Amino acid sequence: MNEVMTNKINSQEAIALEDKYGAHNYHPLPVVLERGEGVYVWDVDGKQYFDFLAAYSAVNQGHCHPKIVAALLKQAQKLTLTSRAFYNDSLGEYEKFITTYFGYDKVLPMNTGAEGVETAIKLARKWAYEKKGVPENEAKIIVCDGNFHGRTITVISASKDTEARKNFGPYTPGLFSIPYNDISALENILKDTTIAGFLIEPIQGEAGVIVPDEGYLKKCYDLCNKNNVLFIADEIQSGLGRTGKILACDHENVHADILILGKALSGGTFPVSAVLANDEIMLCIKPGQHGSTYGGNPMACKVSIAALKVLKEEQLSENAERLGKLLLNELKAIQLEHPELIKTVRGKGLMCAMVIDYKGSKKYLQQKNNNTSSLAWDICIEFMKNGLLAKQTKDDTIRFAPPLVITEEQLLICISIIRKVIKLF
Ligand code: IF1
Repeated sequence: MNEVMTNKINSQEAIALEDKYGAHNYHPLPVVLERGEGVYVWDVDGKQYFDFLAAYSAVNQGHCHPKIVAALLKQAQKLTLTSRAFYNDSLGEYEKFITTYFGYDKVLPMNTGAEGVETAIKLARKWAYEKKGVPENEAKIIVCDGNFHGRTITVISASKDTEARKNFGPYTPGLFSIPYNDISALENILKDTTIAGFLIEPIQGEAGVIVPDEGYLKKCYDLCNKNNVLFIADEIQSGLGRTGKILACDHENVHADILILGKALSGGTFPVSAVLANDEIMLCIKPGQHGSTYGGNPMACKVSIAALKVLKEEQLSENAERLGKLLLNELKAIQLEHPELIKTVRGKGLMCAMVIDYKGSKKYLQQKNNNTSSLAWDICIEFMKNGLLAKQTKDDTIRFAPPLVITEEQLLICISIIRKVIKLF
């Protein structure tokens, strides 16, 4: 016992090691986590927190869900990876399961979300040349201002976010951005007959949980159909129960031509993504034209089946729908108590956010370093001290997105923490 205890790393050591030996591509909150279970995580000192970020919606099923971990452990002792040079006994079973689950002919299994987005862009371009008749190398992909689809060169080429793209050029051509939630902007650009696809987040996560107007998604979908353009839904963050439906597109009965999934597809165990489409699109890619070493590996197959089953068995979308209404209503009540500090709250299901303004903070106006970004950070630090982990996106937006397994009782405790902390500012 003594041996085990002396090997235990403390927070300062863990942070120092990351600082010295790790790339500085993140600025984490100063908390060092050691264990997770359901909505809870514990730091190395044994302090418990509510996880209100859920690994950016990758642990919708809760940390270390027993059924998902069991599927992982069982397959890990049998066969972990074959590559796609050979068949294996898990992939076909998984492909049938997930295509039936979401209503598509086929799935192309990948690993990270960004890979899924890249795959969808390649599929759309291939379809444009080989089915739509767009002249080679002229296919365009339309995206929306404020988008976040990942960190690869092509994906950031579609971004307008300076932090995401500056000094990573030259950028991939053929990607054009239009204002989000602006149907006429899409209508205008679709006059161009070389457009292959329209890639959209049904709710923009990184941009600050931007929920478009009711009916926007359906109008986009209908315009794409009318103009023979593929509607490509990036549901990597908004999907898998997060917004109160299995897919955010389900709120408007939109069935995307290409559906991209990731994050919670593996319940937060390891990277699994998937691109789903019908044969007319999917069969444009022939053997040897796309893939990845780990894409569709047996562990990913078993883990994803378990993760998708848990979503339905435990009615996590319904839970997100019900408790999301409670969360948003309570955040609105807190906003009414602090109308200068909290500019707005918004969200759908358990994908919510609060927009703050330092000019509305009594505490901050008395300090010199008064800017909204550091206020958001200080609020998150105070949340952390009170046992709730949340993180800001952009300078002024704090995201609230707990695992979908949260109970009403746990949520009410989290809301009381949020109310208590906001009062301090
Ligand atoms: C980071 C953001 C969230 C995504 C959508 C594709 C991807 C993501 C809608 C790519 C990934 C993650 C990436 C992570 C933080 C997080 C994030 F802040 F970056 F933007 F959630 F909002 N489409 N989002 O949200 O998936 O390749 O990461 O598996 O890069 O810091 P990935």
